[in-house]
Amino acid sequence: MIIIGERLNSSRRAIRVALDNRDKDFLIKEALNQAKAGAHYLDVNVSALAEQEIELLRWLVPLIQSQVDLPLSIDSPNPEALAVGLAVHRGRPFLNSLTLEKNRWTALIPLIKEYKPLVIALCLDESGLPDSPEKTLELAQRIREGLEREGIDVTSVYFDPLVRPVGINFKAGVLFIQSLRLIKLKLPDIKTVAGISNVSFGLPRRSLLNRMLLALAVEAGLDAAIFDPCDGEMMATLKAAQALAGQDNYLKNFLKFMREKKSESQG
Ligand code: THG
Repeated sequence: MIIIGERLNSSRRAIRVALDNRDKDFLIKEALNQAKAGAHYLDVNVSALAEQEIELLRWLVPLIQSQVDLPLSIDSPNPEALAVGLAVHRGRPFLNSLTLEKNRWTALIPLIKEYKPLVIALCLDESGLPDSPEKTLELAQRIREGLEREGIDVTSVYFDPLVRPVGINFKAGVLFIQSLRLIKLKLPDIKTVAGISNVSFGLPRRSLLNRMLLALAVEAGLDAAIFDPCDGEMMATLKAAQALAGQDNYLKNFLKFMREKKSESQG
């Protein structure tokens, strides 16, 4: 499972303040803490500061990479911002995200061909968010066909069925899990990713809801997840879920994680 740390996101007030103040120490600390906690990629989203987004990405991407040896996930709805993020990134980032929306598709395909990033593709088109697993699958199939037409290697693309807040639609959790299962069943060679914390927006006990969804998604075969790795219960849940889902030979990773936790708390 690829872990993409979510904390460098301008939807978080502390990050907005740090970006406004160009607070290097705070932002580097957020990056280092996520790396230490076990993130493989760091999602970087400054899109809440729309007018400054491009300038901020040009500053932030090299700043983080100068201090933390991890590739980033450049997260923006704006193709121009994604172009700048890719241009200043070293190594192979995630481009987050491609969709079937005409303008976005047309602008991003040449960038994907030029930089060959890993790609997150949202199951989304002009008509908006899919409201059934079948519709989500159909969108995934259309994305795959489009990528194949363009000669883009589908194995570097992670399909995102889109996690929505369960506080807004009480079926959102099961819609996501069933969509994930259907994609894995019908398109077994395709990789998947999801933003787990979306599920709990506006609700109490967010971490509890996030980790229960993560456990369900692990069993359903999710390949990569965007969440807060500094939430220790999230990481413990990930290891436990992988152990119970038969994804951890001889429970090697589970036991190693728990041993390391113990020595941390003793040391
Ligand atoms: N799929 C893909 N990318 C994504 C998402 C996705 N990127 C963004 C998001 N979803 C995943 N990242 C976050 C980051 C923060 C929060 C949720 C998801 C979050 N923020 C608090 C809030 O907005 O209420 C911040 C509160 C605060 O600290 O001020 O919950 O699904 N491909």
